Amino acid sequence: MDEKKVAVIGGGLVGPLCACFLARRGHEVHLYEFRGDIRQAEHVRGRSINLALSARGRAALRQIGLEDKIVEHHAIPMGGRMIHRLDGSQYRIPYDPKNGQCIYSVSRRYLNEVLLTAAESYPNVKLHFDHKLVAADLSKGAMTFRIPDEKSEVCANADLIIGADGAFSSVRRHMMKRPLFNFSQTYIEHGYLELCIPAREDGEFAMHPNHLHIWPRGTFMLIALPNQTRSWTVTLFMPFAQFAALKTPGDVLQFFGQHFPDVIPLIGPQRLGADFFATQPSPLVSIKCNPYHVGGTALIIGDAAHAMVPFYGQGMNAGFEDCLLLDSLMEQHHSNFPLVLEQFSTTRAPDAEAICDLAMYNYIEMRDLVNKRSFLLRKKLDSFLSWMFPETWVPLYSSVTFSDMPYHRCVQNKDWQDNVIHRCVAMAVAAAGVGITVGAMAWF
Ligand code: FAD
Ligand code: EGU
Repeated sequence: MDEKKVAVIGGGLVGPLCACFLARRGHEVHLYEFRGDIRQAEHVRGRSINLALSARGRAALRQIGLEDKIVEHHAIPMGGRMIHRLDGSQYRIPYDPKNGQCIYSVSRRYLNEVLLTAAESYPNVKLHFDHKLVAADLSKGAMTFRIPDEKSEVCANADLIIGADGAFSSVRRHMMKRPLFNFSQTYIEHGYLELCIPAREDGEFAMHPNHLHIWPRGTFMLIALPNQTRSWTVTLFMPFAQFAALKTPGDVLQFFGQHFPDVIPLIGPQRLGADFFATQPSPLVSIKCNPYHVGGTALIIGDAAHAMVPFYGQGMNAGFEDCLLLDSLMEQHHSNFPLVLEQFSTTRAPDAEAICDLAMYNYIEMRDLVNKRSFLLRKKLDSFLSWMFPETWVPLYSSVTFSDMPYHRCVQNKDWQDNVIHRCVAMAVAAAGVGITVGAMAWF
C-alpha cells in the first residue's frame, strides 16, 4: 500500500477516532486542534458534560479496540427513561423490554482524552495542539494554521484534509466558496443550560441511577444524565425568550417551583440560583450540506458535515459511524481517495439528512405533541404492536439507537408503520361506524 499524508482538523470526538482508523491503514496522520491539550487542562468550559452512547458509536469504538474500556469501566448504563410528573411522581419506560439493551452515559471529556491517547499511541500519528486552521486551498491540500500565543502562522500540506472541526467548521467554510456546494442551517428557538445535581452526602446518586431522567413540560424540558462521580448533569431546554424572562435567583426558584418542584431540593435552592446565572444558555443549530468532499483531497465528517439538534442523542454516534463508513470504503476501494470520497458523499448524505430530520422532528414533537390525545393514542398503539410483534414491529427509536440500519431506512420503516397505524385507526373508525349503524338499525 502506498502511504499518504492525511491531515485531520479537529481534536474533538470524531477527529481523533478518524485518526486512529487512518493510522491503522498506515497513513502518516497529522491531527490539528485549535485548543490546547485537554488532558493537561484543569477546567474545560463548553458543551454538554456527558453524552448518550449507543450501538452505532459503540460499533466504531469496537473496531479500534476501545469499546470495552469505555463501556465497561467509564460509562453508566441507562436501561430506560424515568419520567417525572409535575407532582413529583415518576414512572419508568424501559428502552428494550425484550432484550434489556442499554444506552450509556459517558463523559465528553473522558471520551475526548481516551481518543486522543489512542490516536497518539500510533507511531504514525502526530498531534498538533494550539493550531487553528485559518486558511486552506482544499483542492491542493494546502493549509495555514495560526498559533494563538505566538501570534505566528504555520503552513502545512497533505494529500487529504479531513475536516472534523465541528458545527462551525472552517474546512466547510472553505468548501462553501466552491460551486455546486449546498448548505443550510437552522437555529431553533430553544437554547440549553446545564446544571448539576450533586451526589448525596453519603456519596450516592440523588436519583434512581441507570436511567435517563426526563421532565417533559411542553415548551420546555429538563433531561438528566448520570456522571461517574454520582452527580447528575441536568440540561434545561427552553426558548431563549423564556430564559431572558428569568432575571434573578428568585425568578429561577419560582420557575422551578412551578414546573420542576422535585428538582429544587436535589440541586439545592442556593446552588440553583447561583449556577443558573454562572453561564449563558447556548444555542442549538441544525446543519445540512452536500457534497462532503472536494475531489480526492478534502472531506468533512461529524458535526462539520451534519450538525443536528440533540433530541435523539445521535450526534456523536452518527459522527463515529462516519468513521466506520469511511474506513470500509477505504478498504473496498483500496484507498483510492477520489473514489472513496465520492462514494462517501453519495452514501452518507441520505442517512445524515435522515437523522438531522428525525432529531428536528423529535424537537417539534416534544414541544407541540406530547400532550395531544391523538398522538398519545398512536404512541400506545405503537408500543402495543412492538410488544405483539417484537421481530417485525421495531419502534423508530429502537432502530436508531440499537441497530446499524442506515438512518434513511429507519425512516422508511417508520413511514411504513405510520401507514399501518393509519389504516388500523381508519378501520377501527369504520368498524365503530358499522357498529353504530347496525345498533341504530336494531334499535329502530
Ligand atoms: P466537536 O466535538 O465539536 O469537535 C470539533 C473540534 O474541532 C473541537 O475540538 C474544536 O476545538 C476543533 N476546531 C474547530 N475549529 C477548528 C479550527 N479552525 N482549527 C482547528 N481545530 C478546530 N451526541 C450523542 O451522540 N449523544 C448525546 O447524548 C448528545 N448530547 C448532546 C447534547 C448537547 C446539549 C449537544 C449540544 C450535543 C449533543 N450531542 C450528542 C452531539 C455531540 O456533541 C456532537 O455530535 C459531537 O461532539 C460531534 O463531534 P465532532 O468531533 O464532529 O465535533
Ligand atoms: C437530549 C439531550 C428522550 C442527551 C428523545 C428520548 C438527549 C440526550 C428520546 C441530551 C428524550 C428525547 C433518545 C435516546 C436520547 C428517549 C431517543 C436525547 C440523549 C426518542 C445531554 N434520546 N437523548 N429519544 O427515548 O431515542 O429516552 O443532552 F427526552 S437517548 Cl428528546 Cl435512546
